[in-house]
Amino acid sequence: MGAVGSKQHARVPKASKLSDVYDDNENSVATRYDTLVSAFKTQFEGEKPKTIARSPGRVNLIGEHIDYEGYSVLPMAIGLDVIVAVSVALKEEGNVEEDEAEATLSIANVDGEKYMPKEFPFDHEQEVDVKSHHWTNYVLCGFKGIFDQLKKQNKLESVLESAFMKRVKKVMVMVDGKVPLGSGLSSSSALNCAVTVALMDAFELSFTKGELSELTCLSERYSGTQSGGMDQAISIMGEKDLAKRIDFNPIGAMDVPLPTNLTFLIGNSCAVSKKAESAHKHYNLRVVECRLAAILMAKHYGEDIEKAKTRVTLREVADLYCNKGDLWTALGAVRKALNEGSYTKKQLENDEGLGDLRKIFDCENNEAFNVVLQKNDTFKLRDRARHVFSEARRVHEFQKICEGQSPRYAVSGPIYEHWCKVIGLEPDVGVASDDPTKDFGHPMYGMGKEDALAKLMHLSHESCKTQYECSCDELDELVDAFMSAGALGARLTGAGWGGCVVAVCESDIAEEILADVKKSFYEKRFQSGVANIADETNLLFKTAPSAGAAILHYDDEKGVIV
Ligand code: NG1
Repeated sequence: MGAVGSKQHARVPKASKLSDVYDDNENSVATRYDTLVSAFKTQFEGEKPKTIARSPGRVNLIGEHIDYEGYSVLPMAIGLDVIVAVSVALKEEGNVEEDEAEATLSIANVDGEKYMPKEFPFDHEQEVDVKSHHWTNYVLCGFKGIFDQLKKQNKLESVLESAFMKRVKKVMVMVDGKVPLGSGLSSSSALNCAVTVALMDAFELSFTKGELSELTCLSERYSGTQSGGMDQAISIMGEKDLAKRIDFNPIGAMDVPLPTNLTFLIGNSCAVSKKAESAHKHYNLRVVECRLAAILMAKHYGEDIEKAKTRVTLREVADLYCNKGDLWTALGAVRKALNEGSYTKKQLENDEGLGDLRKIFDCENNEAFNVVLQKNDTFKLRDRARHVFSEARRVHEFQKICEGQSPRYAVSGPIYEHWCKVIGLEPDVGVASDDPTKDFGHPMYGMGKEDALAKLMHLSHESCKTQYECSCDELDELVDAFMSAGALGARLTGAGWGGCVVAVCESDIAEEILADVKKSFYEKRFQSGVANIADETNLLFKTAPSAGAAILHYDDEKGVIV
């Protein structure tokens, strides 16, 4: 079972009106759906959509690069989403010519000039061409994921043999996306999730939200990144007015109410992070580094080398050896188990006794890891592990503070209490100046709730920048711009190396901050052409927790969603 408030057993809701899903002006939303449907009809020669689904992007408030290490993260769904219309044309019974024709999966985009249409065979076993980086790859991921899930449930054969599936002639998919690409707001997962939900409904299948979250996490790996699972889970399970703590193994989403006097702002750094193209030196390299760190930590705790080599996540090792997963104990252990600086491949293979790294990462079958090992010779382990454990701790503290615990209680833990005893302090009246745990990014004694949340966000950015090295100049400049404008805290959000910053501020000064950041960060970019002023409202905006995935039905007569 997941945490209290988890919605993983529920099904994706069927929205009965647009306001169930959107806060925006209903007319403009309705117009967008009308445009989707008319593009569908034009592209597919008058066919009407059978199903329409939507799934949103997300902003991660805290918990960066720890989902793939098994630790909980704290995102919220945003209003920007991907909408997808789908229809399935069936072969006419008894029509021999149609019976023999190969079924197809035909994909198009409302913005057909920028996102060219593409046709694939209706074959769930086809490979995704990761070298081409075509936008339709994510649609193919969603398509394949559905069949993987059926296989997992031992239903694949019966579904493939069903009268419906056997008669499929053409699956038609029309997409419209509003989540800016490469911005760290997870446009790829919004697309994958929207497609998966729409196809599921069009194929007359039904998966729970938990199943959908898991299957889309796995299917997105066909695109070439070793995706962690946060983006898909929040896109599917997000809810209006609530941030969520997303847990893994098993997947779950716990409601986290955000303080109502605070507003979250998003700014795009205008540095595009091309996730799939740069995965070997950024995202996938970090996954490899964390796994190597986990292996060396397991070895440090005396595990036989062959056993240690089977360890996959840092959490696995911390749960086993660090006071049942106590994160401060784990942070202490990192210093002993892992060298500062980088390890070379040779050091890892020979001196540390890991042998051929390619075998550990199953490079024969895993091209993503194969490329990482081909293109990199040095691996930083201590800094990466420190980031992961300290960030996991910050997520926990952020949640506790949102739930009303005083910051000083939220940060207490066995190690802290131990140190308090050693230096003769009462844990709950700790003194900041000589706190021996300050190296871990604490303490926050005496702080108000708002300042403490902001401080956690600030510490998270520092850790991403210095230990995980996933920031960039533009992100740092934007964080500074928000802080100088009066935000309480700001940090990169998503994978980093470009993309967006999320900032938090007192609600009554949100507009002032936006105006100030526009002046200090964006105006020069509008002038130099790095950013387009026409995109202003998508580059810098206020955001609030929005609804997750939904299915909508288009009434062709009325021309609206009902
Ligand atoms: P982005 O690239 O921002 O969508 C990626 C991963 C997440 C998570 C974050 C870092 C995918 C689809 N998403 O998010 O799972 O690991 O980086 O916290 O790979």
